[in-house]
Amino acid sequence: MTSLPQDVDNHAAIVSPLSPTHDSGAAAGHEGRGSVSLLRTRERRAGRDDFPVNGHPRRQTVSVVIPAMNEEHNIGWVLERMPSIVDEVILVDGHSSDRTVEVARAVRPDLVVVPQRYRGKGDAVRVAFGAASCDLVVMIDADGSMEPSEIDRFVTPLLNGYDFVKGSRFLAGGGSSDLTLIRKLGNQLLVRMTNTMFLVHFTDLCYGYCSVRRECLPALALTSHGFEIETELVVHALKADLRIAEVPSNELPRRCGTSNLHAFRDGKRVLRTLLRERFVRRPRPVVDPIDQRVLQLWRPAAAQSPGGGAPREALSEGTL
Ligand SMILES: Nc1nc2c(ncn2[C@@H]2O[C@H](COP(=O)(O)OP(=O)(O)OP(=O)(O)O)[C@@H](O)[C@H]2O)c(=O)[nH]1
Ligand SMILES: [Mg+2]
Repeated sequence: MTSLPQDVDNHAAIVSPLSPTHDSGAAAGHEGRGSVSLLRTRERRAGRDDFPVNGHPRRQTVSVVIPAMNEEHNIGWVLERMPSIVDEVILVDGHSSDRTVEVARAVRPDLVVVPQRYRGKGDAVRVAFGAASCDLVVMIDADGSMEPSEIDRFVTPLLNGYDFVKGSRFLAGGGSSDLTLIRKLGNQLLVRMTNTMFLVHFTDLCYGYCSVRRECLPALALTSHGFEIETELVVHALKADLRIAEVPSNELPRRCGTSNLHAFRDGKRVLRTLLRERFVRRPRPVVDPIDQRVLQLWRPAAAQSPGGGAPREALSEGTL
């Protein structure tokens, strides 16, 4: 295993309030031996953000993005628990018919609310990544099944040289009180397929708690509309040769309301995504069917801007 670049270690020591975890045990990448499973060891290229300001590395800012659809009873719990290292919170509203947005704004007045273009978690995630403005971007669900205090775990590896961090319920220290037997078996099968097809050692796949350096987002070239976005994120991170870490995470049951995921329907979409990514060379074109309520929101914005596109403020302030 390669050691981590010197500049990255310095950076973490100064910037991170958290203790760096890159001892040899963590870097060994074996289940149960360390808190971080090291899946890729390529050195990260030094980006512009790494250059010191006044002799110190610039503090890395953190955006948290939350796809939310009808989560009025859960979103408050999530937002109240945001750790202080978070600079920006972006909620992508999936045309909620309840008071998700109102509740969220009441709890967090500086919240950026972005309307979704179409439907599905994948579409929401792509919109969210486009709206995030900080150096590091963490994705978390709105239903209370992911503990916001774990955000530290997703930020620390990014401060220590990784580009993409995925949560795992099956690493030592992780777990789930939400997985049904069917979902657990389906996830296991899909993890094994992924590991065989892409020659990696992931311990989890269909889990949406993750983080990424914002500068790496274009390389991920996401196109998915539904829950298969989580698989696409991981596979595209592999294909883009990003440095990937897995960290343990504890999944809780959603606090209230009903799931949007259907094990068989969404499992098939994940399977199709895996097969396409492995065997079809041609990049998949992005075709977004735009929701008509979003079109109505865009028209005045398009008329005002010479470029014809919707300015970011229009997207951020509009609620559907
Ligand atoms: N914006 C947006 N968010 C969505 C959409 N579908 C799901 N979400 C959000 O994505 C997150 C994950 O969806 P869930 O329905 O909880 O799916 P899951 O976690 O796999 O299923 P459970 O274990 O039952 O909670 C939640 O925060 C949802 O509110 C959508 O179409 N648009
Ligand atoms: Mg959930």
